[in-house]
Amino acid sequence: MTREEYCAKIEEATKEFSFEGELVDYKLYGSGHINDTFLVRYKQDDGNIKNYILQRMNHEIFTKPWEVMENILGVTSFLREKIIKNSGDAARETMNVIKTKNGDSYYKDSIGSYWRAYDFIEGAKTYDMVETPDDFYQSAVAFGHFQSMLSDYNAESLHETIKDFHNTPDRYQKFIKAVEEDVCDRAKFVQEEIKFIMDREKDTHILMDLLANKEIPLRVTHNDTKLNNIMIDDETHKAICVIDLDTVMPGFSVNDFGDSIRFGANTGAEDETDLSKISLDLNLFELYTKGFLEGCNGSLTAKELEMLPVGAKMMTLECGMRFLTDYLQGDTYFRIHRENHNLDRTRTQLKLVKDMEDKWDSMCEIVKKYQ
Ligand code: ADP
Ligand code: GN1
Ligand code: MG
Repeated sequence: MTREEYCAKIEEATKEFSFEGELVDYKLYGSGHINDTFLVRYKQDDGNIKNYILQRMNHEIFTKPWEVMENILGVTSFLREKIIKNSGDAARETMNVIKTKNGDSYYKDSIGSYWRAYDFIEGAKTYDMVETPDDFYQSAVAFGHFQSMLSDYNAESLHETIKDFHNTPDRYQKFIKAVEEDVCDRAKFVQEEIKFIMDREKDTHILMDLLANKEIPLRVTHNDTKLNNIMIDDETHKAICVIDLDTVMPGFSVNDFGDSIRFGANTGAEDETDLSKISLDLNLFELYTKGFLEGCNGSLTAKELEMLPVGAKMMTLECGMRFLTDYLQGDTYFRIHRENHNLDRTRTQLKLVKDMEDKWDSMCEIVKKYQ
């Protein structure tokens, strides 16, 4: 699709939603790897500007976008009720889906793309790197709180929007298949990375085995708890709203903890090319542990607490496997912005896994302090 054709599709979509005012402009927004996100601006009668988020959902990844929207509507209306009961600000503390003029939660355009819209959360932003430790601590409280608020949500009613999303042994099998098929003839460049992952095959089973033995429970979890999926208030610096709810599904609490550590407690960016900048910041690890457990409010079992470091390592290893699988398959899943982007991302994750292994005893000690 040319740029002009794409713009025509964005404009077609804007006409379908119940946005207030007159369209001023739109621009690509945010740094997510999956959906195409636009900030759209509307002029109101009084001359003020109202912002909305418009997203073209990635329906190659989310093959049933209507199920994703059903989950999101269910979860956000459940949260809204609780926020109101707690005298919170429902307009800022949960996502608000803007319906189409026909009352639907998404719009399917003339070429089969799926669009959805949200109120723009004003006076807050997402961060791609931790700027102040307190922001990270606040995000931890909010992600923990998000999980505890959903502890009485009917998990049966949730669709599995991506099958086996955090089934790490299954991810491993898919990785091995990608290595064997080697459709882009790239495996020869990444022998060291392949070996690093294969050496840790046994680790990939730990959490699924505990589930099978009923030693840890499935809970309603977010499953994509990176720092840029939480809005932090510009003034109070409180983490006000958990966003990107596409993968809210039954999962492991320790993976929600772990994915935040993977992204936020890394001393470098997820796609840093200078690996000497990549390591686990133990101070941030400790702050996040403290905040997450406060947010969870005593709901985690002793086994889950013990497994928090495993969650951190597993999410990092799994993400490394996923980036490498995508590199081997020709970069079809994660959006890339440069050559070898997924390989750069793989290398940061594997370096971080190694650093976690070196700091394992300290991680376990820290977790013990907060049990
Ligand atoms: P992806 O699945 O591609 O990561 P997200 O839903 O996380 O997409 O959106 C991408 C970015 O857009 C977020 O990181 C955030 O900065 C911004 N964003 C998304 N929804 C909102 C919203 N309701 N208000 C303000 N910003 C938002
Ligand atoms: C994707 O959508 P986004 O950018 O917040 C991915 C996560 C990965 C993450 C790595 C649906 O998250 O699982 O951990 O990239 N989301 C999906 O940065 O696959
Ligand atoms: Mg996101």
